Amino acid sequence: MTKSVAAAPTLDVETIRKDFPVLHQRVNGHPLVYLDNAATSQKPVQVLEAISAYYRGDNANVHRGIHELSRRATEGYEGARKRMARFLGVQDPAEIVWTRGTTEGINLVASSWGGANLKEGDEILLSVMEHHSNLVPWQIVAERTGARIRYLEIDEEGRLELDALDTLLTDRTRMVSLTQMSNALGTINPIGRIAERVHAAGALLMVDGAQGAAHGEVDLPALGADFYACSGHKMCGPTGIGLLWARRELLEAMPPYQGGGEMIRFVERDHSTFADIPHKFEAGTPNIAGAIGMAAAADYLEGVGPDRILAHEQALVRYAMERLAEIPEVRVYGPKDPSERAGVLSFTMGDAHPHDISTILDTEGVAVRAGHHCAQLVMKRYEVAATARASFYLYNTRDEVDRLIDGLATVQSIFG
Ligand code: C6P
Repeated sequence: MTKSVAAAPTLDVETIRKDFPVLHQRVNGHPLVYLDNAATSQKPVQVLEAISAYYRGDNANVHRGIHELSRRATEGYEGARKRMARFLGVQDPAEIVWTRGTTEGINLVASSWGGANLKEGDEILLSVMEHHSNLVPWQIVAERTGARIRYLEIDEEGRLELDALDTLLTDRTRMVSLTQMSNALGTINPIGRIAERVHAAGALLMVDGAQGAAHGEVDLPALGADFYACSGHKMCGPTGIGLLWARRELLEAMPPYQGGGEMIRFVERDHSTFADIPHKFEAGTPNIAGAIGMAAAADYLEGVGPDRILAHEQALVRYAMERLAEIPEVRVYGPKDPSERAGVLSFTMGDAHPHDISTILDTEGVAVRAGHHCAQLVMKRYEVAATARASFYLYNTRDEVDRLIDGLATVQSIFG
């Protein structure tokens, strides 16, 4: 994921929009403007058809049967793993573990790697920018092991205060876990630079790619992370599927996260031996259709061009920031420079509660999220209980930004 890709050619958004059936509806009497993409993205027909084709033609359990349908389901599921490896620049598909999403990926690492490697006195470094999914799993394992959590702070513009790494990274630091892109502020973090510092200190780096994987090209070997988790539903794929990537030697050294069918080699009365990676971490019947849908989403995004998508979002954010500046009561959070962020715009508006802003916008067919965005430490940092958040994706347009601004004029007229 590059920071600024403003030179990339523009998207043919009108053609792209035809691929997303859900966008073509009226909500509360107005054409829908969907600006809640950081929560979950919409799905193109190509993804819907891949899932439907699997259930209509091939549905069976994977790795278990010798029959034709099971063979086809296994081929689809393992083919999807290879597809996601390619999407992320990973050579060895066995390094891709299917999960339910980013949350499960981080829990897996915190529980399995953390449980086996952390001890009293060790330190885990997080930031106050993190989603709860990248905080709570570490708090749980810290409690279990006696490790201590430390925090990188963020500045007024929602950027990590990286100078503090000089003192925060010590020989006690074992794991640093940071988001690639903030869901609450839009900030894109300089993961490559951070990775060098983390590794020089002898620690490992986990990257929360929930937003990052959806909004720009991700080349995992170049990124410099040791662990990377992302979710299908943020990147035009289905809900309930995601993946964890880590280098083979790290995964092989980690104990299983859950026990059950498919993750074993032999089961005895009082102990079991485990399958090779990635299956060691995939207990139970997996989300086969989800994996196939996520791979179809990767095909779709690659067809459009991940960096062109990011450039499109940055252009929309630039325009939205200009238009929001016309409303004096609006305060926008996160970097002022659109090239330092992707398509997320969090804002407050005078005394209007963000939930009221969202409710009023909804009456005009504009969907935004309001609340703490599962990032309560961010809200505390800026001393607000909540923000309204408009988040853009490849199918959003400047006209939709105008509809957002028109809706905010209604908010303004109601709140005075
Ligand atoms: N953020 C949002 O509205 P899951 O739910 O496992 O797919 O992803 C969790 C997650 C982790 N990290 C970041 C940076 C995220 O943005 C999210 C999901 C959604 O912002 C839902 S709370």
